[in-house]
Amino acid sequence: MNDLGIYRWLVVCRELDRALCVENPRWFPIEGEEATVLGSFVDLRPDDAVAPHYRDPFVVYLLRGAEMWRLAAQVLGKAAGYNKGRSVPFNGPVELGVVPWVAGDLGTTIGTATGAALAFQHAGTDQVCVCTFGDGTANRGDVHEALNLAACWQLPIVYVCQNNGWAISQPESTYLRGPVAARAAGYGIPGECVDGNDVDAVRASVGKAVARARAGQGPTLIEARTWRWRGHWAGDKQSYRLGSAPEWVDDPLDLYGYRLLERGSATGSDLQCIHLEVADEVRAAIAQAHSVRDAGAEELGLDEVYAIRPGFGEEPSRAKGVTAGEKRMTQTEAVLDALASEMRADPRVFYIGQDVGRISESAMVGAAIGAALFGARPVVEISFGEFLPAAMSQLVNQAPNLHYMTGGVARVPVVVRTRVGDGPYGGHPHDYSAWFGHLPGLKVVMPGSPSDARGLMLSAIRDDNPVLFIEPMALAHGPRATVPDSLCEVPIGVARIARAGRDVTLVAIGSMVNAGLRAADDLASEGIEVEVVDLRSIQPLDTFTVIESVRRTGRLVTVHEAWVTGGVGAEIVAAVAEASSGLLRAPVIRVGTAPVPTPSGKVRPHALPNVERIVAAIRQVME
Ligand SMILES: Cc1ncc(C[n+]2csc(CCOP(=O)(O)OP(=O)(O)O)c2C)c(N)n1
Repeated sequence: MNDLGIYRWLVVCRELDRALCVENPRWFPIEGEEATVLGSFVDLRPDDAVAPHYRDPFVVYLLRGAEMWRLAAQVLGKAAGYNKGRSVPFNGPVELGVVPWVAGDLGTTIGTATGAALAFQHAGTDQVCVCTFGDGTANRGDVHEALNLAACWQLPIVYVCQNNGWAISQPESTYLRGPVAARAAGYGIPGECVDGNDVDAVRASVGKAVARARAGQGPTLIEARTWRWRGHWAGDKQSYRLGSAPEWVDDPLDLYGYRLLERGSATGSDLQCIHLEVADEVRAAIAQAHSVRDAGAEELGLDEVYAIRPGFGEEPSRAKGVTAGEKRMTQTEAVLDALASEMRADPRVFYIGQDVGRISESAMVGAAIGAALFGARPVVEISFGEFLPAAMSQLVNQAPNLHYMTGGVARVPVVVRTRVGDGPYGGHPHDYSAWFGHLPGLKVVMPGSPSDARGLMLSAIRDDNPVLFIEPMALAHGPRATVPDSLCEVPIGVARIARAGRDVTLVAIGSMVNAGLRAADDLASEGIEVEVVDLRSIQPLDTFTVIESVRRTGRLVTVHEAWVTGGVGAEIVAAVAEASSGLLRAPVIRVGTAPVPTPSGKVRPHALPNVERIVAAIRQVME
């Protein structure tokens, strides 16, 4: 791009930002930081990925071809925004290769951006990702994890810390004891500090780093020193600020404008013309944004929470077919069979995780989500459910939100595989599965048999939504059971009647399906016929099958390894109660782990549900 072109973009950045500050006092102004944001992204190729910091990143989206009026519409809460009015207004259009902002948690998108680079590396292209973040954000653990992962895997990504000297009301001296760029040495990657007010300096530094990344030489960490001229948000009174900007701070537009005059590549009137033209362009964009309707009920988008696989239900499934025979597998063997077959069949599928990677749950889940956004279909393993909280921002703020918050555009075909509950690994007993049923946009699967585990894993990998695949530890290395010879999908969200019975409905999930079947065997000898419903998934929850069963039996017991309060059983009971007041002939009983942090060792069996407790509960509802 020529000098005047660069100057024009700097002016666009400033003028649009000033106008948006007038429109919305909650807008986060970029004034003073234009050279850093422009210099980091302006030289990228259209097929590269961009993950800009949240502070007015619109110039980056405009560089990619976004329409100014639609971006302005986002700030005004209009339906025409790329986000359909659903997300934070600084969100960017994912269809233009932008890592979107679907929640406000800073640092999390750095993991996702790292995933874009992982997708490029996996596909063997020379695309790169550039990611900018603030100096306050630099202190999130997620940033450290992402940088370390990118360094170890030599991912094609450039991290630029946009150091504006502030994090809300805090000056940098209160949260940084040294340059952010110096951290690069600890990751074994190049690090560099540049004048973030000088667009040429930023372009040169980022350009060098991008060339390294394209050549397969891995990531770079750059710190661009700049200054936040205005408040944290447009309406910020800044009572915390003392004194003026430090000596070294230049106005990026003045600096560059004078340079162009010196170089003779522009005259004063050229620059003035650009200001006038851009001011007109911004005015028109804001006026157009004002002229369209506000986002409202029509944008609620109940049908855009989950992505529908193109052609789903029409084409015969790749591996569907009549099963010729049967074989026997443990649950783990069954899951790995599905995974291996999908990896062989589809080059976009790959597997990362603790046993095949490192202890960086947030970075790995974030990278898998980002890779999924950019065309891969990753499966990531978190070995035990107890470690899911370490990746919580990714699992809660990113994965479930991306499709919906991008107006139904983003697709996130990622599977997070983990194991929970009682089993051979005494130290990892907690079952947090119910937490994740609380998140529209995430699918949560928990198989109760090797055969289902294999079929559900196939469905999970082929799903265009994020799927949390929770394997009950008790079954993971449990006895082998029969699975069909040929691979076939088990649809997610359809419960299974594991045993028919007319007296009582027992709704079970995971390891409790086998326990429930044993309880049903025991009770059959007493003449009690138990219908065992294996839920198979927590989200979507097949309440239809449960309600129909309770309609027949009139009695309900639920059982899962997780705690009862706020659990899946509670949701089942609520669904039955909502269906009709007349379905039940007896009070329901919910069986689960005792309300204590699940203990280890010899105390544990006293906390957990088991066959005897299920039998006792069923006898009670039969009285
Ligand atoms: C994980 C998280 N914690 C806290 C916040 C609240 N917050 C919003 S902006 C901000 C300051 C961020 O500072 P910095 O990263 O330096 O970016 P700047 O605002 O200076 O551009 C904070 C703490 C947040 N959005 N996300």
